[in-house]
Amino acid sequence: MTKIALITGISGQDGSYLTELLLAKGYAVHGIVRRSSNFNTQRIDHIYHDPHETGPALTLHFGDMADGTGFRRILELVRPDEIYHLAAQSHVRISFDMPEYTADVGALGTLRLLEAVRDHMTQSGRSVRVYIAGSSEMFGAAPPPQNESTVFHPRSPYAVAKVAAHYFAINYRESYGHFICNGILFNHESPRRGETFVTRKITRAVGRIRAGSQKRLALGNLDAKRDWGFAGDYVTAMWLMLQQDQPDDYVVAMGEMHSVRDFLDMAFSEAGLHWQDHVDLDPRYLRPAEVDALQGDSSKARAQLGWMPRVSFPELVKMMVQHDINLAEREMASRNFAGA
Ligand code: NAP
Ligand code: G4F
Repeated sequence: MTKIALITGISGQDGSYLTELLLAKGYAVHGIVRRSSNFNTQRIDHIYHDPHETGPALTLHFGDMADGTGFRRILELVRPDEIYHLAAQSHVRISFDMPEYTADVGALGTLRLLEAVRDHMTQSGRSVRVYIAGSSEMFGAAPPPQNESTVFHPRSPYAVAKVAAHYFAINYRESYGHFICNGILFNHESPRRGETFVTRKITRAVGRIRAGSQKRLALGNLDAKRDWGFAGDYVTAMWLMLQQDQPDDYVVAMGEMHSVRDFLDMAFSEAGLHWQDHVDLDPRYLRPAEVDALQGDSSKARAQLGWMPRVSFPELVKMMVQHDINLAEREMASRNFAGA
C-alpha cells in the first residue's frame, strides 16, 4: 500500500527536502501552500508536475494554518497516514514585530491541526501519525549543551509559540494516546534557506560581492553562537521519528557551536574575500532579547533513531557559498544580457 503524507509548510526550506525524501521512499505526498498574489512554490517547482500529464505523486492544496475549517477539509480529502507539520512564521526577529500573528499560526495553528486530527481519527477510525516542528529556540537562555531534559527558557514570541505547540502535542499524546512526535531541531541551513536568515544572507552577499553586484553587508549580533547543520540531513530525522514503535520527542543537532563571526570568516574565505572589508553593523538587526548560545546534544536521536548527519559544518558553508557564487554569476550574466 502506498503511504500518504500531508506536509504543512511544503513550500519552505524543510518542506522541499522532506518532499524529495518521501517521494523517493514511494509516498504519495500532499502539501498545503498559502494563497499569494505571486508564485511561492519555487522550492518545489522542480518536483511538481502537472497532474494532467503525469499522474499526481505530489498534490498541492491551498490552505493556511489560520484557517482551521480549510485544514479539516484537506484532511478529510487526503486521509494521510503521516502529517509533517512544518508551517510557521519562522523568523525570530520578525516575531517581535508580529507577535500576535506568529502565535496564531505557530501555537494556535498547531492546536487547530491537533483538534482536526483528533476528530478525523474518531470519526474515521483511522490512525494518523503526526510530526511537530519544534525548535532549539525554545531553550533560549538555557545554557548549552541542551538536550530533551533541558528546561525551556524562550526569548521571543516565536519561541514562546513553539513551546506552546510542543506542550499541546504532549497533552494530546497523553490525553488521547495519539502518535505525535516533537522534533526539537537546531538551526539547519542549505542553498534553499530563506535569504533573511543570517547564513543565507551572508552567502548571498559573498556571491554578489564576488560578482561585483554588491559592496556592503549589514548585520546585527556577530557574537551569537548556533549549532548549524544541513537541512537535507534533518528531514531524515523527522521521517525516522514517525517510523518508531512509540512516539517520543527528540533533539536533532550537530553538537557543535559556531559564532556568526565564525560563519562570516569561513564563508568569505571560501570566496577569497575578507569579511572585515565589507561588513557593517546595523542595530536594526539586533533583537529585543537574544539567544546567545545553542549547542544540541542529540545522543538520544542518534541512539534510538540511528540518525547521523552526513554533511559537516565546513561542507555546509562551502555548499552554500558555491551555490550563491553561481547564482550571483547567473544574475550578472542575465543583467548584462538585458542591458546589451
Ligand atoms: P521556512 O522556510 O520559513 O518555511 C515555513 C513554511 O511555512 C513555508 O512553506 C511557509 O509558506 C509556511 N507558512 C508560513 N505561515 C503559514 C501559514 N499561516 N499557513 C500555512 N503555511 C504557512 O521554514 P523552515 O526552515 O522550512 O522550517 C520548517 C519548520 O521548522 C518551521 O516551523 C520552523 O519554525 C521550524 N524550525 C526550523 C529550523 C531551521 O533552522 N530551519 C529549526 C527549528 C525549527 P510560504 O512559503 O508561503 O511563506
Ligand atoms: O539566522 P537567524 O535569523 O536564525 P535564528 O534566530 O537562530 O532562528 C532560526 O533557527 C531556529 C532554530 O534555533 C528556528 F527555530 C527558526 O525558525 C530559524 O530558522 O539568526 C541567527 C543568529 C541570531 O543570533 C541573530 O541575532 O544570527 C544573528 N544575526 C546577526 N545578524 C542575524 C543578523 N540574524 C539575521 N536573521 N539577520 C542578521 O542580519
